[in-house]
Amino acid sequence: MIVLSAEFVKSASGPEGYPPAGPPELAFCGRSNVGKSSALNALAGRRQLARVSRTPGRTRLINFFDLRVRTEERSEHDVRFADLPGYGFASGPRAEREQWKEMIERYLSRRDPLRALVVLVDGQIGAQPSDVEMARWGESLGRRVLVAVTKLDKLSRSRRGRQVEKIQAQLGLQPIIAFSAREPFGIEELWRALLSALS
Ligand SMILES: Nc1nc2c(ncn2[C@@H]2O[C@H](COP(=O)(O)OP(=O)(O)O)[C@@H](O)[C@H]2O)c(=O)[nH]1
Ligand SMILES: [Mg+2]
Repeated sequence: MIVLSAEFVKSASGPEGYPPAGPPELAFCGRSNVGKSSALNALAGRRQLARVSRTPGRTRLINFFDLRVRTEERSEHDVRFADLPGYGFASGPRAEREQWKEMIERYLSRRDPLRALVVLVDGQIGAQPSDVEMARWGESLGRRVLVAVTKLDKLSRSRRGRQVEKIQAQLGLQPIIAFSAREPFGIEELWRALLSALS
């Protein structure tokens, strides 16, 4: 996959702030620190795409990025990534959790160009109850859910396959992409799964 362009569009907390409907969208979510920014940067082939949004406050907003890619078959595709704020601050203030939930639910349930939700799971620690909950919630809101297992470079090669199988069994979802932003591997596979979710 060749990434022809990748740029930050804007941040928003609700529909009035979303960019006008444009390219088909893919939403990315996962627990804080799962490696979401790293995964987005690896997909974009840019070191700091996701860092553009790291100005204070924006990690609690939905960040939109527009990308244009060319496949090996030379077809070109426009896609918009929606980087959702991380979960896993379940111990945080109740009001904050409620706000987060409302923001995500509004986006997932009503955003017309949205084609799929990508749930990132930390390959080193495995699927947490919050990951299972997130995936189920996405499905219950009528969304297609893909899973990307990150940080697999932290496991020995012999453990990687077993860990991915275990996570697959926990989440009961297909496809599940084995991934590392560090080594790196799985980026082409993830791109292919993403593009096939667009159609
Ligand atoms: N070993 C390894 N570390 C990773 C990988 N992806 C992210 N990290 C590290 O995990 C930490 C959190 O990554 P970040 O992308 O900021 O996570 P986010 O909070 O989900 O956006 C950072 O220290 C990254 O360097 C990976 O694939 N392999
Ligand atoms: Mg991040």
